[in-house]
Amino acid sequence: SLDVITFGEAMAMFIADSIGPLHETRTFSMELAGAETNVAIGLAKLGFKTSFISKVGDDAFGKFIVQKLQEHHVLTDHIVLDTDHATGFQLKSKVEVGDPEVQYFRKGSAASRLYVADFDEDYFLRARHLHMTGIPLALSLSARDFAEHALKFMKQHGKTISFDTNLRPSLWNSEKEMIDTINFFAKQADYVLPGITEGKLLTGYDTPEDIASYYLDAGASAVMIKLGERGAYYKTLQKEGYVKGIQVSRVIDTVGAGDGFAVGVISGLLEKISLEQAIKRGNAIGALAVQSSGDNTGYPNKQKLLAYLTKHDQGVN
Ligand code: KDG
Repeated sequence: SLDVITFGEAMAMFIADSIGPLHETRTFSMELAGAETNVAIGLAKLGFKTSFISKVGDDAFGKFIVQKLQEHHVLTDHIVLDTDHATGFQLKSKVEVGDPEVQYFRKGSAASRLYVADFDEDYFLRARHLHMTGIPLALSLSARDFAEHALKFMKQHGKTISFDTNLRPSLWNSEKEMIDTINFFAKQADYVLPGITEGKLLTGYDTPEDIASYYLDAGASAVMIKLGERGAYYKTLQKEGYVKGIQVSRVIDTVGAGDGFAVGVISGLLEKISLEQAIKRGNAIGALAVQSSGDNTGYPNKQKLLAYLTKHDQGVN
């Protein structure tokens, strides 16, 4: 059996070695990127049996992705080799403050060629939980169909589903299509995890309370809104509250923090600790993530996570 299934696009990511705009950068280091891949790696690092489903091209990036995932003990048996299309990649700049500049080279990539026909029911049935993000919905209509099929199938079979809205405006044709599509999916998930800016744009509401209610009213069990360094706000039908973030002395790269938050939350939910404790884990992994330049290179194993939580007096759970 499997703990968590996730699907989407993994990419080779070239991180600038020095600070400055991308076009002036001459040397880069290759790492692995992809929101769902990050979550898969984070969960595998914590000891969960996790599978990442996708397609890669018959090229160096595809080999690199599979190799990296295997290194982290993420299952890759449902990553299909697509010999007709290339694996996508991206460039990421290095910044002193704020979010880095990101440029994609992924249009028509192998991963965007995911079809409902690729959906393996028996395999999905083996998993306890499905984690999804808004990114595959933007890659192609066929990937969006695959996502809708996965969501409906897992829901029908009583599996839990987490959904990170992960807005990537540059991948969408229009803002309206992005908002409508993402909300259509988010409203059907059990756990919705938007960032505060995303939540405002998606719902038209301004406060975490109102944003959360928008998804709770649609049927979600819990909404957890990421507030950056301030931590997170959560709301269920029973309770709500803020969970303070862990302050870090130096932020190196913010990308991957949201995925780290999802890792902590999902791991906690699967272990049936309280929602608040699960969010503390999420905040802790987010804080560890921003202190490292790779998306997922700062994610901890279980021992490191527990030690970090204890050190920051966040309880031992
Ligand atoms: O959440 C991190 C992702 O943004 C990054 O790894 C790349 O998946 C990615 C994307 O599509 O932006």
